[in-house]
Amino acid sequence: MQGFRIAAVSAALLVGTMAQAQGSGGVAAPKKHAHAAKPAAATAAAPAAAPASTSTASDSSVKVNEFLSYDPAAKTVSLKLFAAHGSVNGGMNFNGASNGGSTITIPVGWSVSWNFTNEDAIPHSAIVLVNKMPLPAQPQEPAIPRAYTKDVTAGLPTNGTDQTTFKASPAGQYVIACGVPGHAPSGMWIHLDVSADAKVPSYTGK
Ligand SMILES: [Cu+2]
Repeated sequence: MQGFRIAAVSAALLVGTMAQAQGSGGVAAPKKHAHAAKPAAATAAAPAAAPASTSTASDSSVKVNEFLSYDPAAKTVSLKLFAAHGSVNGGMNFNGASNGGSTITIPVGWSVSWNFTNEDAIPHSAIVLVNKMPLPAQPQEPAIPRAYTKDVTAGLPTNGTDQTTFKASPAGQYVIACGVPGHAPSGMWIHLDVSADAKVPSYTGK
């Protein structure tokens, strides 16, 4: 019974669409008239729908907090990473957290784009390392390709910025640490979990 009703409604809609198609395209060219007579009425609606769905894709960005947002359809994550965001741990923090005080979780395979800014008077950088204590005093290689800022060892100057994009893979427990010698062991690191179970990114802790 309900199926009937739905069929009747969509039939009515289709008739309406076809009538519109004929009304707009029919007068100008007889060729289009021939198209409209065929089931092309349905495909005619597609191009009109495409721009709408594109704009909803960008609108579908989900904001987790002031630092993290993501697009579930594109499986992309945008992370703002501030070194020395406030005075926690003498400035040796990321987004105000030190010593693993916050955890960023990313579903495995998603693409992470981070924007790094150093808000401190002294140089800092960022690099993804395996979560294995003690952290190296002078990290060299990122645990995930491209998951580090430029000038990892020297650090970026005050107000220095850097952007990088990397694929969160393989699943595992990592840290985002400062690469300037001595900073990671001094607590300048937070957790980064690349999860096979998480459906969406999250940000816990400070
Ligand atoms: Cu540092």
